[in-house]
Amino acid sequence: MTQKHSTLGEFIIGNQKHFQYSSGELSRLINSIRLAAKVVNHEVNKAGLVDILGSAGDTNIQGETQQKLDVYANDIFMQTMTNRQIVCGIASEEEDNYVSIKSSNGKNDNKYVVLIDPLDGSSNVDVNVSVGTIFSIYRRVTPIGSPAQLEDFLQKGTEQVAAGYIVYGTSTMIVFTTGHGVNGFTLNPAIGTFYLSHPDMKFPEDGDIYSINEGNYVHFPQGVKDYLKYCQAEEDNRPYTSRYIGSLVSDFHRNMIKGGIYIYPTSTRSPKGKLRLLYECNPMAFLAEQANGVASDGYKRIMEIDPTELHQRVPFFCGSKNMVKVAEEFMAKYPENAKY
Ligand code: P6P
Repeated sequence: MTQKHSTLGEFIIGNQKHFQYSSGELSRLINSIRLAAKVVNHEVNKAGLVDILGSAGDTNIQGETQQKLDVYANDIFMQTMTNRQIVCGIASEEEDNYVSIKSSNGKNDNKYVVLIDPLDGSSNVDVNVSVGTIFSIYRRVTPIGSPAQLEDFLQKGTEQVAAGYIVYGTSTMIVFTTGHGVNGFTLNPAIGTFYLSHPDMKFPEDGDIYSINEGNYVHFPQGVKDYLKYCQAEEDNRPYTSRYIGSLVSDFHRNMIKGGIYIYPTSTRSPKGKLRLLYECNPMAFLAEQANGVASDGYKRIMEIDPTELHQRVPFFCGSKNMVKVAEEFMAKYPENAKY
């Protein structure tokens, strides 16, 4: 009988056999993300005290300059993964370019690279709405021992070895996959331990929640406008419910539990969409597919897109299999590059 792993640490040890080709580095990498998540969680939860503790740019009572939380989160994740010398390179939403990292022996002999959105939806912190960290892990493709190169980061989503998110919500959770399903761990803040609370998470094949910023309706492609009218029609089990938090991780997390679709399409305002392929869409797509969901750009599988730039944007349709299928049927009525 498979032993139920109750803590994240025990789960990682118990699943070491799944981390193929890994000499424990991937386990150590996920452990470093666990530590950084606890440090960032502590700071995010204090954000409500910003008037007392000082906001970004101020100096706090210790005379330290208060950082914007997304800059703070970026520093914590970068430092944690650098100090533990586990990766040969990191790319971040907060950094213009990727950073190549040497090991203590002065070489670049680690075999993984990480791409991260340190605090997605950070503007929500000011209004006490949940935010998240998103991470994506690849094996490097350039020779071990040489500095990381851009091509180590510009890999298709299908090449990811692990991906996940931390959601700093009413409770703090780590949800991740190494290609063997999706598992969610909830932090017990009293003792600083993540416990397996959501084993083997799956998207319901159908759902009745759609998540999109309808304020942009007039700027959407016709296929998206037609799909929204379908969602709102009085037919069958519709109208659906509209739920949009403005935080990808939170909308994705709710939709994975209850069933639903998240859409951030192109628009006349964002001709390529808003979300970033490498450190938002690919990791969420890996999780979605591992949880029996789907993720596309409205026409093709997100994880098949060949990346060309570190910060490139793509349209994003993600969630319950049958909901995304219907949305894609509406999109298929119009050419991919149709003018609105
Ligand atoms: P809008 C946050 O900035 C983010 O990247 C996602 O987390 C969120 O779903 C989306 O953008 C919100 O964008 O344009 O609707 O405010």
